[in-house]
Amino acid sequence: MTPGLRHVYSGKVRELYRTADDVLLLVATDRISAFDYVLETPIPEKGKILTQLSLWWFSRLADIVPNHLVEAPIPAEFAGRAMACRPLSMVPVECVARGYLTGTGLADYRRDGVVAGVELPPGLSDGSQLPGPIFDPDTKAPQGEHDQNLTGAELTALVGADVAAELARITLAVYQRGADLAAGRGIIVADTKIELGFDDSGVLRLADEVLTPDSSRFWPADSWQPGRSQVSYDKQFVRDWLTSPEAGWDSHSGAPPPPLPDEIVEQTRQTYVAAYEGITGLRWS
Ligand code: Q0Z
Repeated sequence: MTPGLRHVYSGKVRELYRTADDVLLLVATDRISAFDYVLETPIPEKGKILTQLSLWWFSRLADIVPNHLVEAPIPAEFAGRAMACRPLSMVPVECVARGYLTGTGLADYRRDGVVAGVELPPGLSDGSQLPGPIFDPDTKAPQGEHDQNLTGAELTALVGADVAAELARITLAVYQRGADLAAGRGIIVADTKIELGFDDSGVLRLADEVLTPDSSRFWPADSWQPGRSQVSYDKQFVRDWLTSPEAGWDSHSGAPPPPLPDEIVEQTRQTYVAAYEGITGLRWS
């Protein structure tokens, strides 16, 4: 046990601690969520893989935006799965950039022909590349609720016009860098969500996790095919199994999901390893 370590917050799959030196430890667990449930079955090393991927990205984004990382010892119990962070005053907005149409962006397009105020051409389908990346901010909803789209006017009312413009600029630059680096390795970054906060000096810094499969959609470029749901470097095996007859579970029943079979756990772990290895070009093991 590390003296002075206090637990401050539990997320679905992460934990936040504060050290005696007022450093935040952002700890990624091996928990996985699907259909708004945290599953009882962990995915071995998921937290370490996502933490190491975030660290890899932070160093490749540092010329675009400073980040929240600080040099501080990590308690042995969290080795590899924790980031030591500067406490920031978080901007109360989820900053999303979309380069491809899917998820809630696709739902907005089908309803209005518009995503985040940008009118789009007709005929786009699930997985289509957008004419250009779009900044599509959401409110940060309390846990258990869903984030809500913000209009430009709502964002400006929340943070002011200058900060709103900075959020858009940084989010699109982070997306573009991520998309360009991943493209060279045959991976599409369909969209990404980042969080930013102000340090004591009023500097905006990139916080939280960045360009991981939990914050972004990664698609293998060689199987990209607009007009259907895409093969994805994430929980697809989990979702597919949970909705299969073998699971014997109804996502609308109100009952918690059943434990995952070993084979689904291993396939899912391999997907996270493939995302890490594909993006970084490094071996995981
Ligand atoms: C991150 C989160 C959770 C872990 C707050 N540098 C920072 N300064 C202030 N706050 C945060 C950060 Cl990263 C911060 N989160 C997200 C939720 C476990 C991280 F449940 N929340």
